[in-house]
Amino acid sequence: MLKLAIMGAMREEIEPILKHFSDIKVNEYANNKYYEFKYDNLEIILAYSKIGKVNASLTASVLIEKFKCNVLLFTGVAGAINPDLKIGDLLIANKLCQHDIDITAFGHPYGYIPEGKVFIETSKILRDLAFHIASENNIKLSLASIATGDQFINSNTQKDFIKNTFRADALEMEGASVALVCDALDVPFLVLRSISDTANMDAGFDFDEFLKSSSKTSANFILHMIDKLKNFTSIEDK
Ligand code: 4EZ
Repeated sequence: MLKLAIMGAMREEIEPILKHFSDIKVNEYANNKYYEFKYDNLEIILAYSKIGKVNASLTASVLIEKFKCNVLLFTGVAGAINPDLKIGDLLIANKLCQHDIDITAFGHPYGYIPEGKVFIETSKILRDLAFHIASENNIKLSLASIATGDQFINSNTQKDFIKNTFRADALEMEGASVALVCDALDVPFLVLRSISDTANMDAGFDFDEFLKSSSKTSANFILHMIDKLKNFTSIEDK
C-alpha cells in the first residue's frame, strides 16, 4: 500500500493541490500542519515545510518517520541557471547538491561533507513514470541537475559560481535536503520544479510575478502523477 507524501516549501506551492481535494484531515505537529486525505487506493499527506533546507528536512523526516509515507514528491518553483530553461518551464531533478556547503579549507570539494556525497540521485522509477506521463499528455518536461542552498539567488556572480562549481541547471532552497533525508531513509522521491525566475538581478520581481503560475504548472503535473500512482500497490508497479 502506497502512502504518498507531497511537499512544497511555501503555501502557494501546494495550494493548487490542496484546493483539488476535499475531506481533508488537518494534523498539527512540530509547528506545522499536515493535510491528510484519501484518493482511491492512495493515502496522501500534503505539507509545506516553510522555506529553506532545515525546515524542509524536518518536514520530510516527519512525513516519513511519523506519518509513515513510503514515497515522496516535492513540488514548487526554481530559479533557472541553464539558459535553455525559460520561466514557466517544468523540470524534474535527476540529482541534487547543496551549493552552500564549504569546508574547502580542509581540501574537500564544494558541496561535500565527509561520509556524504556531493550529489544525491532521485528515483529512476519515478523519473521514468514522470516522462511517461509527460509524453502521454504532451507536456514538455526537462531533466535537470538542481543546486540547493539557504539563499535566494539574485545576482549573476552567485549564479555563475553555482553554475561553474556544480554544473547545475536550476537552483532553489529545499530539494537537496529532502533528497538527503529520503536517500538516508530509503524512500523513493522526486523533485519537480517550474521556473519562476532566472536568478539574476530581476529574480525578486520575477519570482513575485510568476510564483503563482509556475507553482500551478508544477502542481498540475503532481495531480497527473497522483492519478497514475493511485493504481499502484507498490512503487515497483508499472
Ligand atoms: C526556494 N524558492 C524561493 C523562495 C523565495 C521569498 C519569500 C524557490 C526559488 C529560488 N530559490 C525560486 N527562485 C529562486 C532563486 N532565484 N534562488 C533560490 O526554494 C522566498
